[in-house]
Amino acid sequence: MIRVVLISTMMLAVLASGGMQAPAAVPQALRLRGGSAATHVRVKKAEEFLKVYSKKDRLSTTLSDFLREKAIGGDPTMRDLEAIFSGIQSACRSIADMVGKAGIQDMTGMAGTGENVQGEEQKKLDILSNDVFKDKLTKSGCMAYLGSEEEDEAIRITGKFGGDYIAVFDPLDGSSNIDAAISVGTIFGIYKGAKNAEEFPLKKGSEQVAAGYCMYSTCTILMITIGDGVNGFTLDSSSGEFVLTHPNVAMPKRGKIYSCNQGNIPAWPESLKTYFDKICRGEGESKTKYGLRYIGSMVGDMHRTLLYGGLFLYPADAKNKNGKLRLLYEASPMAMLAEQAGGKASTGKERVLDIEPQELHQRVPIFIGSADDVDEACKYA
Ligand code: FDP
Repeated sequence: MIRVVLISTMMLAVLASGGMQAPAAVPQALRLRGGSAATHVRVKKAEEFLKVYSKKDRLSTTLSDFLREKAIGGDPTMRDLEAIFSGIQSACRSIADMVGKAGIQDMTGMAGTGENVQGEEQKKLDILSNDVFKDKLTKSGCMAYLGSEEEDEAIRITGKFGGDYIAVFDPLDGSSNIDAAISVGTIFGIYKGAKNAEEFPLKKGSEQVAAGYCMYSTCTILMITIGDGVNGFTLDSSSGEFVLTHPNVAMPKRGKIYSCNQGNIPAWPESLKTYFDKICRGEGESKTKYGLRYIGSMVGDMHRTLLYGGLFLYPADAKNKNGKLRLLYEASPMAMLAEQAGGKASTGKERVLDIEPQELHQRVPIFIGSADDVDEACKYA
């Protein structure tokens, strides 16, 4: 009976007008509940019809639905985040499209613009992604400052688009992988309280109101936190919507994968070499033998670590005294996601989210992942 009530009169009329044959016999169960043969046929037909367009497609939660629901009730920060994420979604869709077409449209390779302030050569897609991300965030109307990996200085947003928020981002992280069509991603952190700031305000990661990354891989996935857990949304290429596919992500307390550039091991401190020797032999605290997975693209390596657990690290070494990864737009957003999923992120000495930044492009060593793995590794850092 319940199913009968759920089906609209209109739909039943449509289905019943299809020249259907009455069934030879009414099933016993239906007769006992008083249903007629015609009702039985209509219900069955409607069920078949509803299967054609799957429930997942009709009733999925999109990122916009997800944020709208949280904004209901009037929290002004949530309303702003809705606008900011609308820009982020739009930028990520465009970047996913460009990454996918890079080979066809001659967007692979270096841009020929020389090195940026960090001594790194820009790829064509670095420049294009940066342009898209800046544009969409600016048009959210919420931004006071934008700090990008691809810009030497932070950008001040004033005028009709000016707002109170700061976005720090790496528009295309892991871009050295691009020409080989390996996973890359966008990483971002969002802060509040910059409306009247004369200079770019450097804030601790613990002050982020939101953070996330978008991975461009076999599918495009946007993993976000707004401070109440981590949720992941996969881009449905036919509808153009990011659909909730990874609700309430919880990182395992311990994993059995480690992820790092092992080519740097000779430059590592001796204590850290000892740690890896132990976990590779199954002689670490968990007595599990660990395996290595390293894409060399932080978003790809962190996505796996969030879902499967384990440890991702880029420690300080003899060559990279402060590690390689950037505090504001790589380490801090990932640290917020890791903590919100039950994991940890440390420099080896202190919690990443507690670091007071000194400059936009500052680098930090990082140990991030499952809580027990990070704790154990930091004893050797
Ligand atoms: P990339 O240089 O390709 O942009 O910080 C950028 C980053 O990639 C990270 O995404 C990645 O985890 C790391 O550098 C890889 O560094 P190594 O090549 O030294 O392993």
